[in-house]
Amino acid sequence: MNIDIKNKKLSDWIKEAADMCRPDDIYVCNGSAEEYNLMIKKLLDHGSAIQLKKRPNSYLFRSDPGDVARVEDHTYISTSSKDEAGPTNNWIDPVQLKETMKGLYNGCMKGRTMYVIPFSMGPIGFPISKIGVEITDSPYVVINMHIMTRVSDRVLELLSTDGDFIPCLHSIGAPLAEGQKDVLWPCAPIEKKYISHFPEENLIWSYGSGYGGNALLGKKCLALRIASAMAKREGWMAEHMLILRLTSPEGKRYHIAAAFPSACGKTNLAMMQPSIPGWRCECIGDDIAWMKVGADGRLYAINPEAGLFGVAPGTSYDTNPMAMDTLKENVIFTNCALTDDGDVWWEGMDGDEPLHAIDWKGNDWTPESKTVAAHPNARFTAPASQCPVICGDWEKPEGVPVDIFIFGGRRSSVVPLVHEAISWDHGVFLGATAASETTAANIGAVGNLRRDPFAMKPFCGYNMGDYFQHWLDMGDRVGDKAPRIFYVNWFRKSDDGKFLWPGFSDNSRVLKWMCERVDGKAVARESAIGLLPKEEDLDVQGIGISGDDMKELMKVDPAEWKAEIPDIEQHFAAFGSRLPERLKKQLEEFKKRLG
Ligand code: TSX
Ligand code: MN
Repeated sequence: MNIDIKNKKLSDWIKEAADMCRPDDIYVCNGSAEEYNLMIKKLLDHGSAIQLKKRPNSYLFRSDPGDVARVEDHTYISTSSKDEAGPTNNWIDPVQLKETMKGLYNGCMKGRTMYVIPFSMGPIGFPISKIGVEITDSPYVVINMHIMTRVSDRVLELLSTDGDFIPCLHSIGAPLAEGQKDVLWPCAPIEKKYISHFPEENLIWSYGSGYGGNALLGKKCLALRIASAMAKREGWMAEHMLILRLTSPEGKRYHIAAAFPSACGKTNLAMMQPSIPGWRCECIGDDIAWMKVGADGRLYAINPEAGLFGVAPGTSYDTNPMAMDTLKENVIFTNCALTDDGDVWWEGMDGDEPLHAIDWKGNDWTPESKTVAAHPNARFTAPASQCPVICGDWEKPEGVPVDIFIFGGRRSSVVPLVHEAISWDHGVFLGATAASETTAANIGAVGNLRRDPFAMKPFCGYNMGDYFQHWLDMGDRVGDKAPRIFYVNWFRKSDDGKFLWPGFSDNSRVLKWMCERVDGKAVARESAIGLLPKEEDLDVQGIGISGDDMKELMKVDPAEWKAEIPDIEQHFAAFGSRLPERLKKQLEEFKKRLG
């Protein structure tokens, strides 16, 4: 081991993990550029990193074909009773789960180095920030954590002798026998993968995967699952939300936090550049928001992450120019295609397809190939600070005051472009019933309706019924200083299957209406589902959308909504006695309004 650890809990835990996992060596990380370069050198020598000629300090990795995404079926919320985990989570008794995992961890780091990564979610030392320490046997995880979190020896100083942290134990689950040659992406087979959370003791154990949310434990595991359980106990919020600042031509600032299920373009909205003259948009975060009530009684949000871990396919100068400009240097690419001139490529990138590339599996690829060149879940890892429109205040200790919450989903019919909640409770009802149609990016049939409350279904670290109640309680606390709540659908289609709304930069027109609602400048129309913009209030100047299409886009057909009620009832029934009375009341009132 390269340094002495002063913190008692940390030194005990390192010893315990080392005795169990039996690595050849232990290295405590300090977050320096030298350390990053050392890891890169190791990964280049190992053959798993490919240096990109076209992008300075950027590298491509190819994962094992069976280790390409989060594994929700192997993700556990391990609380003492199953009821605490609730109907949306997998549960195993903690004693039993630990026995199983100890068996897997036993000797799992043989032939490898154990890295100890001290990190902070949120800038180091901020009141809302949380310290974690990840133990891992993957140098790929180390470099990704360097970008996604604040890794630093200052974290160890802050921990001092008796400070607390969240232990995050990770192993790829691929020990090396004496003289055994390593593979390029070592990991365990699917039946041995476990992504386990013990929210009652703020502990994370992950085994068998090296990919993204399974392995970079600061993100989904700590900042959402464990943090959501802490937030419930401590009276704050940990949400799966982007954060952006919209500035009007008059210079007035509005802060928006928005939750969408996957495949709705959350990262694109986070960096969107308005098409309406004079309006500006800056990104504060693209995935996670931690929110606390400030001294003035308003909700303040911070982005606990330091980097972007985005889906590459579909990202282009057309869909997200600010992301493309973020990716010019210092980027880790995973499962993208490699072009002959030493650059990355993916489906949906601007310009012509390459005539030849090496696909994400390492095979030759040409446009004639029947397969994709980049895996649909191929990723980039990039410092958020490199985003050209990162907000100057994105690392402010107190965060930014939230004016607007947005929920949304992908619906080809029924749901209009935008509607506003009648009240906080109604807004919580909209979040709790949020749904999205599956796309090719999901497993199973395309076009099925899936409920994903608050876009938190895979990320809530406790019973989702109690989570709904927490939203209601937070509303009571902030009272009339609560953000206004809206629901959007950028994806409604005409009868002939065309998208009715141009989306992307033009979504700024919808956000502008929300700001005018906040300012009391726009009077809304009432409908059964909530408040709608008056036709003349939605600024669609210059986008050439016909009056008929606009009507179709904003249409609310009570019969279509009535047809949704059985599915909502079934969705709510799963929460049993944990479903808040106030949400039952919202459903009854909704039914009444539908007539
Ligand atoms: O991200 C998207 N957003 C939000 C942008 C700020 N996407 C991509 C979703 C996949 C991740 C969208 N796709 C959006 C959107 O608002 N809207 C659509 C649907 C759409 C696609 C293409 C066009 C219009 C709408 N236009 C043409 O094809 C010319
Ligand atoms: Mn996410």
